[in-house]
Amino acid sequence: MAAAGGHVDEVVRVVGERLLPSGFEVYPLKIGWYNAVLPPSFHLPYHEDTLAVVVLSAPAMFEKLFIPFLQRHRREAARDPVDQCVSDTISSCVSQSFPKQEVDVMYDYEMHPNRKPKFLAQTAAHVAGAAYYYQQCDVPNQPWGSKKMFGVCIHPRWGGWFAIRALLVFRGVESGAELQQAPPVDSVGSRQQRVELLESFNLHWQDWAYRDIIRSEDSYSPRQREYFSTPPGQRATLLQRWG
Ligand code: B12
Repeated sequence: MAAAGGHVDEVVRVVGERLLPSGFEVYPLKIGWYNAVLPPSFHLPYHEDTLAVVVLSAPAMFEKLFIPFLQRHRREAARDPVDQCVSDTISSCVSQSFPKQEVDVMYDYEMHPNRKPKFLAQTAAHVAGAAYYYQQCDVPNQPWGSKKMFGVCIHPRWGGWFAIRALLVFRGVESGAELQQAPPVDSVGSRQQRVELLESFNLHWQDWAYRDIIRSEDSYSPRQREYFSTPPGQRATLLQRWG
């Protein structure tokens, strides 16, 4: 079904209305933008004009959504409570706001049986204009020889203090010229800063210095830092302590 521009805008508006108050951000994209930068093995099998929305969590998600979620689900043991909280929120947004629309939801942590991620979160964030994906190839005359350096997205407002959570694909909703691709903000402009960013993300990501590569408007609260710096196996004990 080719949708009128109004329908595309309406979908994006409704997703935003549901998710923004919980500390998420949403960015529309066309599947064709994503597939255009990837080899066929990573393509998503939809028409190139199909509407998708990439969902990020800003620093405020933890206090706005996750802490209240923990209070509601105090005695239930969730596999990963943050993932559970995000997937509950997104799936109820989809089922309540789009009951008649087929929406395929892919989460950042979901893998195919061959261990390939269901979607490449950083590529989706970049092509949607949400956060610039700095890769090894973005550093001229790169100094690492044949060593593989993983890339990292930097958001113009949150620096590295955010996560890419999900991709929602609105099957059959096709967008025409009304959805125009906007490049992401390039806030780590110099070669030296990009070298520092990739080294920080690859060689000592545990100290989180990569997240502060630019000055951010907000970052994780002390409680959120404590949570994410606790190994996953010990987080349940921490949550009990928070009561
Ligand atoms: Co991790 N991880 N990870 N991770 N990880 C993710 C990358 C993600 C996005 C998760 C999230 O936000 N929810 C974040 C990064 C956020 C950000 O960028 N700001 C993340 C994080 C934060 C971490 C950690 C810091 C731990 C943590 O706090 N969670 C550490 C960092 C350690 C490190 O990298 N040194 C961490 C560790 C790992 C391990 C376990 C090591 C693995 C392997 C890392 C890796 O491959 N990057 C890991 C994985 C597997 C992932 C995961 C699930 C998939 C990444 C992947 O396999 N990519 C993602 C979530 C997701 O995407 N679903 C999180 C496949 C490779 C082949 O993709 O390198 O981008 P690629 O290559 C493609 C692009 O180059 C593209 O084509 C290539 C494919 O052919 N391409 C493009 C080609 N040309 C062009 C041109 C343009 C313009 C574009 C846009 C793309």
